[in-house]
Amino acid sequence: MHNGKARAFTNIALIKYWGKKDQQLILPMNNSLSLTLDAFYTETSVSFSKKYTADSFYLDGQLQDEKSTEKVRRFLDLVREQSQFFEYAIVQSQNFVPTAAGLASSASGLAALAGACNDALGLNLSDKELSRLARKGSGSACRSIYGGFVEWEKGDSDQNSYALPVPSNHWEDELAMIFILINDKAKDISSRNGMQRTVATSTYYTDWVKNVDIDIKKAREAITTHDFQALGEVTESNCLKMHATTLAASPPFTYWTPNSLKAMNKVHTMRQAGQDCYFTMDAGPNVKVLCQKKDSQKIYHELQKEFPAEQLVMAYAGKGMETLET
Ligand code: 2P0
Repeated sequence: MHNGKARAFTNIALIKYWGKKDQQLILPMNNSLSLTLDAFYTETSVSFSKKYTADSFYLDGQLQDEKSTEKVRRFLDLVREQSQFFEYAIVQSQNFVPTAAGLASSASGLAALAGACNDALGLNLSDKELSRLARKGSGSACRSIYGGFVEWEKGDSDQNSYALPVPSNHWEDELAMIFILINDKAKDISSRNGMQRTVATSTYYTDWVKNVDIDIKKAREAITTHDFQALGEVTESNCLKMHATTLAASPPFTYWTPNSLKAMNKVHTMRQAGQDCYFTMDAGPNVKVLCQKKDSQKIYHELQKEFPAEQLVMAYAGKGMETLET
């Protein structure tokens, strides 16, 4: 029996990963840049044993069906191939997210699984190698190997597509992100399918790819100079550009719902009233509000005028993936 356990926190992209040039290896079309957060995380343990005749996956104590196990099984196949260690495994994951969140986080999930496999099989992978491995489970997971600001260098092969921390002199500790959990039933298009359709059909997609390098540069510069307004502006604008590509896809789609718009409008209203806050959204209806820690309580209370406390989660910068005692 070979056992390992790890914890990884989720990350939210300020500059988004949207589109793959290689589906199998998960090589992205563009660099992305994220902030790892402390509010949502996954703890995963894995046991490989000769006794097992198949892989099984338990999420929050529940044995998962074929479909939900597929991503995990494919990842275990990669690990077996890489390590030349051919035993089946039991994977047990616990997601620490508020129940209303609807934030099934493949970023924290696959990063924790990569860490647990590294631990169980004594692979001694470096952070860069772990990031490459996690990437092949789920693209955004490669960024959750590190805490704070992280950039995923797109690369053009399995070897050179991985994430690295962005030096910030601990500026992330002065920031906060408030999650507005929107419970509207959105059209259910996974990010994987959504980005595939966008790359294949969206007339705006080439512009997205052209622009994203400029946004990455702006974000890096804002992080270096600790310029919150510049970071907020590029975060919000990059999010809007990503979501615009989905509207120009065929058939068109959007992750926005009426309450997402209400949240985005609230952020604009607060900004007009002098509050320093900016939004971002991913492949779902939730809205995340980027602000500075010093303003976070005030902004949280302002948001509470529109959204009940159960729908609001305050997050601060989180740590990178860590191995835990089994
Ligand atoms: C991101 N998203 O940068 C972007 C923005 C969603 C919108 O990474 O297919 O679950 O497993 O590589 O990582 C979500 O995509 O997709 C995502 P796969 P993943 O955070």
